[in-house]
Amino acid sequence: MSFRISADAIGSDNARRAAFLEDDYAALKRQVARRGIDLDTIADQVAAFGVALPSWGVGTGGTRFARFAGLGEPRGLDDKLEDCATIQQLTRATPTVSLHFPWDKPSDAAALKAQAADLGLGFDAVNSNTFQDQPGQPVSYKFGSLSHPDKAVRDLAVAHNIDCIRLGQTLGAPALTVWVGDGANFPGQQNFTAAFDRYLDSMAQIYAALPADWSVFIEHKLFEPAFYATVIADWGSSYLAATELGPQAKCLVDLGHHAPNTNIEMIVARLVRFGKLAGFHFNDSKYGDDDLDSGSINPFQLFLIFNELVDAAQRGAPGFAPAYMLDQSHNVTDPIESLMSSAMEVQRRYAQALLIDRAALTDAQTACDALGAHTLLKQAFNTDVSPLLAEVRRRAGGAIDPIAVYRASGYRAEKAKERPPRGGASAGIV
Ligand code: PSV
Ligand code: MN
Repeated sequence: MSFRISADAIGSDNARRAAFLEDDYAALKRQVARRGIDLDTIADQVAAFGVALPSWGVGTGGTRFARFAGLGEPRGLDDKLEDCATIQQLTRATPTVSLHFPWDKPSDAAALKAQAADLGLGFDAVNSNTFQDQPGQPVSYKFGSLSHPDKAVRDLAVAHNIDCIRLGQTLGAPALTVWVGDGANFPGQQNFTAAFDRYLDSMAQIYAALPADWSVFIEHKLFEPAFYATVIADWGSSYLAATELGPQAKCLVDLGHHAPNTNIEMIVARLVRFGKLAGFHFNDSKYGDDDLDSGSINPFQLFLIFNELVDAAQRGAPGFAPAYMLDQSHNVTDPIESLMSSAMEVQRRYAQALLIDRAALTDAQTACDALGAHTLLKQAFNTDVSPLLAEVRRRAGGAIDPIAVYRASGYRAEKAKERPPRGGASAGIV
């Protein structure tokens, strides 16, 4: 029997904290009522919000220099799902998992779907991997995949993506996310136009295999592993490709995949305007694709992104239904703790964006009152919504303080006994 945190452990910790929470929630309710907002209505909206967990995020990450394995790390898909279920059990903010193939390739997809459902989990977009070779692979992705000059390589990459769609269908996933590392390290190495044409041709074959109710998410990234030029380096290239492919193709925004100081919230607004926003890989960064915990470096940016999203939702922007996923690498923390705190951080910025007085904001913008408009955003951003988030979790059966319950449960120590460390190397950068 594998160890799970008991409902009693959550219940007794919640009971200790309930009186303070009721006090704090009531105070926040009175505070926002003065602004004409009903906190219980916001609570219902926050309760309906979920962010998907990356299956690859529950293991300890690494850099190209080293990976320092954590205790009790997941050994395979069963363990990964168990950790994801624990995160969902405590936070009630992460009802789905985003799988990555072939890392997570199941022998029986239908059985996997049932297993996940038993754990209270569903699946969000599935991810393909043509950025590393698999054992026994007939041709190599060393010089690219969907844009490779050799048709045999492109064919292999296309076939893998179609395989991902078929697996995802059985799992009940709604979309395929395609990120390729294709690009060049040297000026002259690659003909930019020919490489993009080959990419488009390969993607058209994948697109043709999409079920009618599926989407393909194109994920751009400025650099790495290609350090001079990347085929899908920016949202412009992503948008061009998605537009060329058709309405089922959209652009996925991974927050870490931009140059420092890029105005990501404005990219989001542009993609929303043209019905091409697929969704997000949330993380944070300081220098590049650092894959740091969401909101740990630039929480205001995360809030400003949600300002755009709430604005789009409230005005009923056509085709607006973004997928929310985390994509982080946890090198120095317990991944379960990082994912719980990141999910709550994303939820926090969403809740704050719901508190923005939109009518007053529009008035301030119309009157060209720059500081007035900014102050309205800051008023929402500076509101401590912690009691709201805790109350939403409590009402859903989760923990008022997920990290405290997790630490007190001894989950990691139990898993360290159940999952003895394996020797050898494992995935580095994720
Ligand atoms: C690439 O850096 C990325 O953001 C893509 O989403 C990959 O699928 C993921 O990280 C894992 O390597
Ligand atoms: Mn990503």
